[in-house]
Amino acid sequence: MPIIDSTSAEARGLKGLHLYHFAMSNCSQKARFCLEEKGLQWTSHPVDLLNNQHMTPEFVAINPKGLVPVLVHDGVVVIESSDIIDYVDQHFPNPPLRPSEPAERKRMYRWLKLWDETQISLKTLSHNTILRGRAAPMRADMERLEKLVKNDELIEFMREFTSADGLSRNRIERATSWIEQMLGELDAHLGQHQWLAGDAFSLADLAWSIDIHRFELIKFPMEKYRAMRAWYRGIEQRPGFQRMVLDYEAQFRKSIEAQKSGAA
Ligand SMILES: N[C@@H](CCC(=O)N[C@@H](CS)C(=O)NCC(=O)O)C(=O)O
Repeated sequence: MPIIDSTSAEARGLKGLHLYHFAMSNCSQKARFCLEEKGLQWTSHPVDLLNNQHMTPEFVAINPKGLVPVLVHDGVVVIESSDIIDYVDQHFPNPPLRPSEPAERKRMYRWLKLWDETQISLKTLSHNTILRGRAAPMRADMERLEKLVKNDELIEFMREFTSADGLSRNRIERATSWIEQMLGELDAHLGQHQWLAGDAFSLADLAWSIDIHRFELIKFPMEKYRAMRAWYRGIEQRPGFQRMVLDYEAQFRKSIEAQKSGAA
């Protein structure tokens, strides 16, 4: 569970629950959805990734990897979205978002691990589609990223993304085939079971529904995964998903439109 020794006195001094997050980031959506499912009060610290607000000395002091989300709970700093939702579920057990039966719990963690392993593929395809516009502002800030952030994977990815040729064909093909494999596994499981682990909605369903939402956004072909789509449609109706994913996205789009018309 990555609880980190943040050097940020500001973060260490925070009381209650605080989330550093970005409206459109799938990892942030996962953390927000979890907090909402628990009915918890939390303080929002928006970090606009499109304007590189995560590349500031203040934010890097909180998370040296330069990534959102970051949860701070009474001064305890937790990074990595799967660890954040696990932390939240352990510290605020009601309603429970994990099965009590050990084999089912193990299955939930397996799905979370697969979710973590899928992040680079999701990021690849997102940057190759809806986030293409990020290349130019990022290119101008590469030196700052390399100086500030302790995250070789992010730096390597951003170097390739901002290069003249963009993300390589090989990287995109690997990402596509990984996601197809994951969707196939999800669909096969959900053809036989109502939920990913145990007999109720759990952290595994919460996490994966967020990625399915992203795959829809980037128009990844998913017609053939019928059981998976039916499961996703059910989760999409949950009030927490509506508020913490869809409403946030709508609000964010509105603010972008407002900025554009203000600049015009
Ligand atoms: N494994 C991390 C990944 C976090 C991550 O990649 N966050 C993205 C947003 S979803 C980010 O902050 N990216 C910064 C960037 O792209 O420069 C987690 O699950 O929290």
